[in-house]
Parts: sequence; structure tokens; C-alpha cells
Amino acid sequence: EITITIDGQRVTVPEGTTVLEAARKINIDIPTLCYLKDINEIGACRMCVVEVKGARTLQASCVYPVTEGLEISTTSSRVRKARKVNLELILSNHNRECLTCVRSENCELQRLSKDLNVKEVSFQGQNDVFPLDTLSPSMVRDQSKCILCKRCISVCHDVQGVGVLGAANRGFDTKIEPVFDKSINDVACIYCGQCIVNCPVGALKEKDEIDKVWDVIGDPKKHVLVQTAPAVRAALGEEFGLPMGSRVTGKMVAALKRLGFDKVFDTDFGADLTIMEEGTELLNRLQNDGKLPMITSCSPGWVKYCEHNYPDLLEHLSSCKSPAHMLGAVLKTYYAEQNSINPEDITVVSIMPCTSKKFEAQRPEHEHEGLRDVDISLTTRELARMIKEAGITFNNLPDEDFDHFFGDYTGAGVIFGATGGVMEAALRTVADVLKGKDVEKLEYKEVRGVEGIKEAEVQITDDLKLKVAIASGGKNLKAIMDKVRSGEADYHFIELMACPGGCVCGGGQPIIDAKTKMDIDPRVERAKALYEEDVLLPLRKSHLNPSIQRLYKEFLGEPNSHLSHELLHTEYYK
Ligand code: HC0
Ligand code: SF4
Repeated sequence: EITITIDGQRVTVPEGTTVLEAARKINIDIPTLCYLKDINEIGACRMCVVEVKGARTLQASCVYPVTEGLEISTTSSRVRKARKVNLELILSNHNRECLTCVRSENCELQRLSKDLNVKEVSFQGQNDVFPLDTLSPSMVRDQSKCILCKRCISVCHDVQGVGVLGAANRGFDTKIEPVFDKSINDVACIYCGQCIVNCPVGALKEKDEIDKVWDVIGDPKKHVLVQTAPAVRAALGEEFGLPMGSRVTGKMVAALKRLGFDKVFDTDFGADLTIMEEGTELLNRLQNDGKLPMITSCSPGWVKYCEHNYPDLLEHLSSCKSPAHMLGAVLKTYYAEQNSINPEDITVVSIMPCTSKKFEAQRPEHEHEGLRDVDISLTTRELARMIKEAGITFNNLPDEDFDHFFGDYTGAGVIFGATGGVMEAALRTVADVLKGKDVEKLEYKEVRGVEGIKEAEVQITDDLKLKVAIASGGKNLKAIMDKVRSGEADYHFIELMACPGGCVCGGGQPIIDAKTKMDIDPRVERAKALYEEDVLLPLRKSHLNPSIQRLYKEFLGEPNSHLSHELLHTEYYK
């Protein structure tokens, strides 16, 4: 325990605390910009400088550890002046088209300018002209807004284990970019969007496809179906000022109906369907000496990561398409047939917490007889913008229900959005199948939680103990995959998700500023919303979904049937 004095107030904190954190404890909010807790603590932007008694120069409080008796001033005129000069220098080189910026009102730089009372920018910047990098199907880089905070570099390298972003040149010419100034499309980027959700400004953003969706909705010839990923309901409310972790399933459906979609379906149905297919595939591999461990393949960021880094291990991936794509494929066949609609007139829009899903939607593997499984994929943020553009007062909407059949889902489908959820959903079904009865146990707490890597052994029957692993966040995927490659991983089944915490914290979710993330863990809050919905549902096992049962009876036959393989499975090669 160490006691220091900040602006005349005494505060006692554990050793290893920084001055920035200590100040927060006594409600002093020192400004920061490059700071990202545990990820980018580099003291580079110098917005957080403070005066330390006895020290000659101002110190960056985000990296300055407390020592007994330290005396700090956070508001002296020297401090205030230095911060303003630093901020104005950043602003002088920043493209300040705030009115039309996607991050307007959710920009840490804008907020800081306001908080620090900056009234004019007294420096003349270089204002270099940079072309937008729009080549990737998922994201856009706008160098003119980059403030060189390096958060994206740290996230991409240290959290995601990808490392395709770096700093080039020095001094005024410093630029953040992929190696050799390539497009993000031409490096091993997995489009996870973690750099986007950690960018304080608008230098990185998803590729906006809202207008495409408005166009199809407005086209009388098009029958437009929308589906929502499990994790969207756990975060969309944040865009409308609701607290983190608010579950807005019913309001989200109501909003989608008002936007003009012909039917509002749920990716959770696809998740239940995936459990049928993937569970059966797992049992087959177990019984017939198939490739083990089997690894989930629903996170397109993870699939791309595997293709770039473990092409020799692609056989471990389940052949199942992701839930969103399974649903798309049955909408363009069974649904089209049932409703006598020409599948070519159907547009499937998916609302996803993910930027990589835009890439997945375009993959050549994901079509059937020339029809795309998913035509357009929007992020949670894009959906929020559409709702705002339509003038819908989201918070006053009533709760409405998904449309029948493809909007019917179980609790197992809902929890897919949190790390460990796919595993738990699979265990619920596999246990029933192997025991030949409705097993009472529903909750597998051992696979829940936000740790980056989880391992568990689950006794399913007397002779089968399933060994499973779950990981989220690229760096953790790497740790697991290195074990698989070296033969040390004696698991049967592994769930891997590219984003830390799983889809609830996907790169397409509402963006939470660095300050808020010091106090609240969105992985925890958003996951809670999903587990809450799971408990509320009458059915919590995928195979008990009556609409899934009917789909097999009337259309697919049985899991892993010939037709299932044609529509719902694929193979990845690189
Ligand atoms: Fe996910 Fe999915 S759970 S990847 O994390 O499997 O994006 O939410 O939609 O497809 O269901 C994302 C979330 C999905 C899919 C589902 C899976
Ligand atoms: Fe790195 Fe993911 Fe951003 Fe690509 S999308 S640059 S992999 S953080």
C-alpha cells in the first residue's frame, strides 16, 4: 500500500498502480488519448502529463508508478498549457471534417478538445493528402484522421497476434500503415476489426454498406430477409444510450420491421442448425477415427487466421458453414420454395457484431448454384445508423417477436455470441444424443467466462470423457494452434473465436472509449445479457427446436445428409 497526494488530496493505492489510476480513485479524470488499459500503455501522446514535485519535466501519468509520498499536480498552469499545446499539435494534422465523420460524438479526440476547452488550433499542420484504403471487403483506412496513437498496432500485434500494422518513417513523416505501405487487403489481416473498436478517432472504420440495403428495401422486386446474430441484441442498445449489457432483442426486432424488411429472422436459428450438423460431425469423427481435435469454423476472422498461419491444419476445421450462412442457404432454397419466391429475388441481409462477416459473405465458398448465402452483411453499428436515419425512437419501441419458423430459436443458439457458448450449446446436444435421453444438466459453467483460454474435461457417458478447449482473441488462438501442430493438444473439440470474449466484443459492435473500459469489462456485461436470455427461454437445447426438427423432416432429411452437405457445409483451402 502506498499513499500519495494528488492536488492536495491523499490517496492510498496498491504498489504498481499508476498515477493515472490513483487519480481516478479520487475522481480526478486525467485526460488520455493513446492510453488503452493493459494494451497500449506507452505515454506517447502526452495528454496525461502531470507535474511531479521534485521532477524537472512533466511526466506521463499513465506510465508513472506511484511511490510513497509522491506529490502530484494535475491542473497547474504548466500542465494545462502543455496539454493544450500537445492537443493543438495533434489537431493541426488531423482531418477535422467532424460533421461527416462516422465517429462524430463518439470520438475521443473530439471529446478531449471540448473537455480541454480548445477554442482554436494555433498551428498550421501539413495536412497531407492520403488516399482512402478501401480495397478490403470489410474495412476502410483513412490515414488523414490517424493521430499516431498506436493503439491499433498494439491491439493487432499484442492482442490479436496478427501484427500487420506498424509505424513507418520518423518525426513529422510518421505514418501508421501495413508493411511496405500495402493495402490492408494485401497483408495477412483477418478483418477482425479489433483495430477499429480500439481506434479513438475515425481513422479505421467498417466498409459502410447501408445504402445497398436501403436500395434493396426500396426495390419492389426484391424480397428482403434480415437475420440478426446472437451478440447484436447484447450491445445495440448502447448506441441509443442504454447501459452496457442491456438486452434489446424485442426492440431490435421491432426496429427491423419498421425499417421495411420483409421478414425478420434470427441467426440463432442457424446456430441451432449448426449444432445439429457440427454435433453430428463431431460424433462421426469420434466414432470413425476422423481428424481430431475438431475445431469450430464459424468465426471468419479465425478461419482467415488459420488459412494464413496454419494452412497445414485446415483439416481440423469443422466443415460446417457458420450459422449465418447455413440460415442464408436454407432461406434461398426451402423458404423460397415454401413461399413460391424465385430465390434470385431474395436478398439476405445479416446484422453481425463483426467486420469479418462482410468478407465471409463474399467468399467464393459461400454460394450454392450461383446464389450467395448472405448478400449483404452489416455491423451492429451500421444497423444503429439505419435506425437513426429512419427517425425511429428506438428506446420507446415495444418488444416484438421474430417472424415464425426461421426466427424460432433456443437458448443454446443465443449463447453462441459469448466465448464458450458454441461449446456449451454443443455439449447440451451431444450429451442428449449419446445418452439417448433428455439430460437434466443444462449449464456447463466450466466453459464460461472471459479467460482467453479455457480447458475442460466433461464426462458425457461412462466411456466418453470429452476433452475440450476454448479460446478467443488471436494471440490465444495461436497458443492453442501451436499445441495442435506439435501434437500436444489431445482435445476432442476446440471452439475458437477471433475476438477477445467472442462475438459480443466483435469488431462491428458499438465502440466503447478507453476510459469506460478502465472500469467496465464489456466482455462480461454483454455476455451476461445473453446468458440471461438463455435462462428465459422455454427451450434451451438446439435439437429440441421444433422448427429445426421440421426442417429436417420436410427438407434436409437428417444431419450431415447429402443435401445438408450440399447446402450447409464447405471446405477451406489455401
Ligand atoms: Fe457470432 Fe455466429 S456466434 S460467429 O460469434 O457460430 O459474428 O453473435 O452470428 O454465424 O450464430 C458473430 C455472434 C454469429 C455465426 C452465430 C456462430
Ligand atoms: Fe489487425 Fe484485426 Fe485490424 Fe486486421 S482488422 S489490422 S488483423 S486488428
